[in-house]
Amino acid sequence: MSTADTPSSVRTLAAAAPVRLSSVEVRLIELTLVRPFETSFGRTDARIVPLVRMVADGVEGWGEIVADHEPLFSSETIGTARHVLADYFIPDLLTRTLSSVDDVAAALRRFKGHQMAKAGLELAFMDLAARSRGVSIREAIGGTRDRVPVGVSLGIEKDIPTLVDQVLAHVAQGYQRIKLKIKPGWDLDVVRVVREAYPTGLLSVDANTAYTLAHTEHLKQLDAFDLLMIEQPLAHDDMVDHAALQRAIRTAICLDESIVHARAAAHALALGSCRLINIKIGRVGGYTEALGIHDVCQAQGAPVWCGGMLECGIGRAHNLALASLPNFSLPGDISASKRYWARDVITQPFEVAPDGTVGVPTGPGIGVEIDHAFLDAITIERREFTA
Ligand code: NPQ
Ligand code: MG
Repeated sequence: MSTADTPSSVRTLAAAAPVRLSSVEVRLIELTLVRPFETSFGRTDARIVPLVRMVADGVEGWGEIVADHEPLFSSETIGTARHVLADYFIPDLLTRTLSSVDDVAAALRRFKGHQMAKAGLELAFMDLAARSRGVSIREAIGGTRDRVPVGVSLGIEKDIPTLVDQVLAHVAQGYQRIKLKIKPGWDLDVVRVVREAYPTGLLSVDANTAYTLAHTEHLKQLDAFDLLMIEQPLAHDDMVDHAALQRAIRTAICLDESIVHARAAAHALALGSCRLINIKIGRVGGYTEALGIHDVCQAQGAPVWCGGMLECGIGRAHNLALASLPNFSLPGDISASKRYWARDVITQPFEVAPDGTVGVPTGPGIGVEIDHAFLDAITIERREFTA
C-alpha cells in the first residue's frame, strides 16, 4: 500500500484499557528565549508555558498548552486556559471513563472554543494512551516518517543585515526552508534582499494578519520573489477576503490563525481562501481535529505542514509525531531546541541534522525523557486536581 492510501483504521487513539484519571496537574514553567522573537503582533523575550500531566493506573501523560500571556495570536491566553481547565474541563474529565483521545474530544465538544486549553488535555491523554500500549504516538496515529523535514521561522530584526545573518546561519545549519515574519514597513525590501542572499532555497513569509484587502496591489509585488507561500496575510476570522486575495496574487496563501478546526479547513479549500494549510495541534484543539485537517487536505490534494508555537520539548515531541503523517509534505516550523532555548525540559534536546531533518521519537508516548529536576526548578505554579 502506498503511504498516500494509508487508511485511518491504522490509527489507534485508544488506551490499552478504558481509563479513569486519578489526577490532572496544570503546571506553569518559565523559559527565557535565547533571542527575542518579533512578529507583526509583538515581541517576546520569555515564555510562560502551561503543561498538563495526567495520571491513570500508574501511567502518566504530558501535554503542552500553546497559549501566550496576551491574546495576540488568538483570543486565548494562559489565564483563560487556566480558568477553563480548572473550572470546567478537568472536573468534567475526572468524572468519566475514557477509552480514547476521541472520548476526550467528545467530552469537551459541548464547551465552545478554547482549543489551546482542550489540546493540552488531548495531548496529555494521547501520551498516556500510547504509553499504556507501549507504542509511540507516531505509531499510534499511523505516522510513516522516521525523520521530518524542517524549516525555521525568523522574526523581525532591527535591520535587514541582521536578518540576513540569521538567514545564512540557519541555512548553514541545514534548515530546508526559511520563513520571514513580515508586516507593513518590513516586507518588500526585506524579502528582496533576503532573496538575493538566498536565491534558490525555499522561502516563505508570514504576516500574522497584518494586512487588509486594501494592500492587494502591494502584496502582488511579492509574486516576484518565487515564495513558497504567504501565511495568514489577512484577519484571523476572514475566509472571504482571503479568497479574493488568493484570486489576485500568484503566491500561494497558507492559512494559520483562520484554521481552528477541520470544518474550517474544508471551508477554506472550498472557498479558495488558501492553497496550503499549516496545522498546529494546539490551535485546532488537539489530535482529533489535527488528523481531520490532515485528511481533508490530503483528500483535496492540498499539502500541509506542521506549524510551531515556540514550544518546549514536550510540545515539540508531539509536533514531530504529528508531522510524521504522510501528507505533511512541506518542511515544518519544528526547529532544534537550541533555536529557542538554552536548556530544554527534555534530557535529549532536539537537533537538526545537516540534511535539515529532525528524527521522530520512537520511545513510548511522546518518546522523550523529561528532565524533572530542571522542570521543577523552572516551575512557577502547580495545581493538582484529583478524582
Ligand atoms: C506562527 N509561530 O506561525 C507562529 C506565531 C507565534 C514559529 O512563527 C509566543 C507564543 C510568541 C506563541 C510568537 C512561528 C509567539 C507565538 C509567534 C506564536 O504564526
Ligand atoms: Mg503563522
